[in-house]
Formats: sequence, structure tokens, C-alpha cells
Amino acid sequence: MKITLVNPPYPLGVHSHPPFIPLGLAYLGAVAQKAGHEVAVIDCQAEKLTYETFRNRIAKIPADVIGVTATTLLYKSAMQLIDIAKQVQPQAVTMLGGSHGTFWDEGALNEYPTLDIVVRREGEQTFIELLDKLHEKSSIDNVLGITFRKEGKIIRTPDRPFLEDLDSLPFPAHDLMPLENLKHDGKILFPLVTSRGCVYWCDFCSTVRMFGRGYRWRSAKNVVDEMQLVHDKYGVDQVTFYDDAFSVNRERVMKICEELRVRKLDMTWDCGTRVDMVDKEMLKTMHDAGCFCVWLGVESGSEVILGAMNKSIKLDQTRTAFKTANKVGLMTIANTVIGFPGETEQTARQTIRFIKELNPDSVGFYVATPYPGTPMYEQVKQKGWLRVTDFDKYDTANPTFETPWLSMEKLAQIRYKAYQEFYLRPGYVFKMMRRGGVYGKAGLKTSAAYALRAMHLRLS
Ligand code: B12
Ligand code: SF4
Repeated sequence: MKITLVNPPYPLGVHSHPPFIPLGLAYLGAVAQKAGHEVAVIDCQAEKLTYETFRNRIAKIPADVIGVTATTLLYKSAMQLIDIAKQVQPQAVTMLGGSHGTFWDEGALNEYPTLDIVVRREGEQTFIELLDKLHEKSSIDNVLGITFRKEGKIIRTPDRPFLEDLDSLPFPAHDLMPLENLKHDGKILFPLVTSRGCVYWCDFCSTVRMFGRGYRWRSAKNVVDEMQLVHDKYGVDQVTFYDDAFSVNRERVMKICEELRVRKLDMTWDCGTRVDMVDKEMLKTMHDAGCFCVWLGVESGSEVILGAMNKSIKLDQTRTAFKTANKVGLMTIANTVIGFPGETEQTARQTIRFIKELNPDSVGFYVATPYPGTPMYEQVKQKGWLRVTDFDKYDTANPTFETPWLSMEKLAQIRYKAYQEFYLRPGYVFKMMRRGGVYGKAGLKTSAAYALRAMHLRLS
């Protein structure tokens, strides 16, 4: 069968990121190719396509199946593409997958008659089984993990059990991607996902509900084989790990580092994990094996809010993780969530103070956003706090709900002040000057942008 997989563009006017290889589509492309299908990918972000230019592009690729991926932020954009695809190629079966459709399956099918099937959660096995059934023109009623329309009704089949052996997956089909358009400073940053799922259950997190409460991982050999492949095939010397919690299995991390050492694979990499899942020996081993930066989930500087989030960490664990990472020479990036239900101006200020104390190399102050499928979404809806229902605005830069303790306006101000206070500290500027290189420059650029904005506001 002929399959076209599509990464939608960002909605206009939202905070967008530079394009990266959409790994979900790269995995789906790989398994579909392995099963003998012909696959094309249209990456609207990398190719800078608008809805109109997408119409021309999709018209030129006849397809039996057109599958679009979407997070919540990209949902409406994805659905516009599905509308266009159905107009241009009415014979094609349209599918939606990803972290929004998984929890908005009935909503999507009700809102968009041009959508045929939603694939929920982890997609590889479901996709291949669906393609088989569609190819044979047989019933899809027994395919696990899908939601679809049948005789005017919406049918949801039971969830599919998660794939146990992640090593059985082929490597992502990078060659399907418009790699030339994915270069940053002349280089492509290849992402790897080496584990799926998480052992925790934070109330704001959509990913653990997508990939399950349980940690599944690829073997060290399989991970390093993929690193070796991108190194040898594309000549790259840096990769990034997209895992939510890279170091849940400490022994595996140590084995990955050992495998890199034995193969003398000289590559740099970064990864993200939890502050309670690192220790000095492991961080030092990671550093010696090419890791230059760890992203750590700090989330809040208030233990009350951490408790409300169900994050299961203590501030002292965070302090120790940052100190240790710095000591072994790793750069650190802190992620925080502000405006979680229960947050007050005072607890938000505690977070800002805490971040300044930790003194990471970079920080993200993400506004708590109620993604469908999470307990936070249910709570916000049930309490009547939700103010913004347009998913185009769910970019974590802008508030979407307000609580009795914090208004949306105040939260937006706090977020701006948080960045300003962090990046305008002389200590930070000196640290970035000392660091130099690409990362030092990036830090200084951010500081300069906040300084200019502050001057502009003062003058206007
Ligand atoms: C890396 C990453 C990023 C990167 C790169 C994104 C990219 N282009 O790949 C950057 C930094 C740009 C980013 C930005 C954002 N991200 Co982000 N990101 C991730 C992360 C950690 C990994 C993504 C990934 O590659 N996963 C691995 C692949 C294999 O999974 P997948 O894409 O979901 O695909 C599988 C299934 O969903 C399904 N599937 C997906 N699409 C389709 C399509 C079809 C047709 C079918 C059949 C199946 C199918 O099959 C795939 C294979 O199993 C995820 C968390 C996670 N573990 O997934 C968060 C995550 C996707 N991000 C999230 C968020 C909130 C954001 C931002 C809004 C804000 C932010 N704080 O940065 C922006 C929005 C960007 C956007 N494009 O929408 C949330 C999304 C929640 C939601 N409901 O929308 C997640 C789930 C994190 C979380 N903790 O909840 N992100
Ligand atoms: S630790 Fe991270 S991945 Fe795990 S549930 Fe919490 S936010 Fe999600």
C-alpha cells in the first residue's frame, strides 16, 4: 500500500520550536517499510509548508492511507490537513495518532467527518495490523487500540498492550525525512528514544499515560548500534536522547557508557531525567562517555506544590542532583511548571528563588497546561477553572486556566519576571562568558534579549 505520513505545521502566532526529526513518524515509516509498504513523509515544519502549499504537495503523492501526527498544540492544524487531504484524495483512509488523538479520539471523530480512524497510544503494532486489514479489505473491528466510525456510531476497541521488546523495533527511517531542511548550523541533530513509559505518575504528564506506567527499555547494545549507525551513515558526532527519564535503569546507563567506551565511539549527547535518579558515579561515567548536558525536572520550588503534582521528589534531592552534575562538569537545564492548581504568587516566587539557587545553564518556566488524558485536565474542568478551550493556545507559554489563588494575568506576569530575573543576573552573564562556545553564546543571547525587552518597557 502507499502511505503518506504527515507532520503538521504550528498554528500561527504561537511559540514554536525549530524543526526536529519527528521520531514517531520515523518509527511508523520504518515498520511500514519493513512490512513492504511504500512510504512518503511530508514534514510541514521542516519544509515550511502552509495549508495551501501542503494541498499542492499532497495532491502529487497518490496514497491509500494518509496518517497525521499531533500533539494537542498541533491538533487543529493536523485536522485542517486531514480535511485538505480528503478533498484532494477522497480514496485515501485518513488516520490521526499521537498524544492528542489518543485522549481526544471521540472528540476528533465527532468534530471532523473527514477523519476515518484514530490510533491510540503506542502506534507501531496497531498501524501495521491496520494496514494489513485495509490491504485485505477486511474488518478492522478487532484491531486493538483504535477508534473509528461505523454505521454512524463511534467504536472504540480495547487498548493494545504495550510492546515489551523495544529492541524488536527497526531503527527510525531517517531517510524518509527532508534531512536537508532539518539542518541547524549545517548539522542535523539526530534524536533517539531508548525507553518508553515511566515509573511515576505526575498529575500534569501526558506522556506516561501514552506509554504506560512501567519502564520499558532498549538494550545498551541496541542503543549504541543506532548511535553508531547515524555516526557512520550521516557523519554526525552529536545525538540527543528524547527519553522522559533516561536513567530509570542505572545499570543500563552504565552499560551504554561502557559500550561507547569499548567501541571508541566519540560522540557527544544530552539526556533528560529525574533528580532522584542520578548519582555521582553515574553522572561522572556519563560525562566521560560524551554526555555534556542533563535536563532535570525541577518542576517547583515548593514541596507543597510538588506534593500536589504527585511528583514524589524533595527539594534536597534536586539540590544534590544539580550540585553533583555541576561538579562532574555537566551542563544543566532545569524544567519547571508554574501555575499548577494550588500555586500562589508566593509558591511561584519560591520556584524562581530556588532556580536561582540551583543556577542551571538554562531554564524553562512552562505554564501548567491541562492536556486531555491527565488528572490535571479533569481537575481544571471539573472545578470550572478552564478559560481557554482553543487547543491552538496550549503551547505552555500562555495560561489557559485560572484558579482562586492565581489569575491568568498574574501568572503571565510571573512567568515573564521569572525569565527576566534568571537571565539578567550578573552571575549568570559571567558564567556564560566563561563557558563560551555555542552554549555560552546562546545564554548570553537570551540575557541580551531580556535586557533589551526590559529597556524597551522602561522607555515606553
Ligand atoms: C522531544 C519532544 C519535544 C521536542 C521535539 C518534538 C518533535 N518534533 O519530535 C520539542 C522540544 C520541539 C517539543 C516541543 C513541545 N512539546 Co514535546 N515532547 C517531546 C518528547 C519528550 C518526545 C517526543 C517523541 O519523539 N516521542 C517518541 C515517539 C516514538 O512517540 P510519539 O511521537 O508519541 O509517536 C508514537 C505514538 O504517539 C503514535 N503516533 C504518533 N503519531 C501518529 C500518527 C499516526 C498516523 C499513527 C498511526 C500513530 C501515531 O505512534 C508513535 C510510535 O509509537 C515527548 C514525550 C514523549 N515521550 O513522547 C514530549 C511531548 C510530546 N511534548 C509535549 C509538549 C507539551 C510540548 C510543547 C507544547 C511544549 C513544550 N513544553 O516544549 C511543545 C509543542 C511542540 C509540538 N510540535 O507540538 C507533551 C505533549 C502533550 C500533549 N497532549 O500535547 C509531551 C507528550 C510531553 C509530556 N510530558 O506530556 N517536544
Ligand atoms: S517523572 Fe517525568 S515522565 Fe514520569 S510521570 Fe513525571 S513528568 Fe511524566
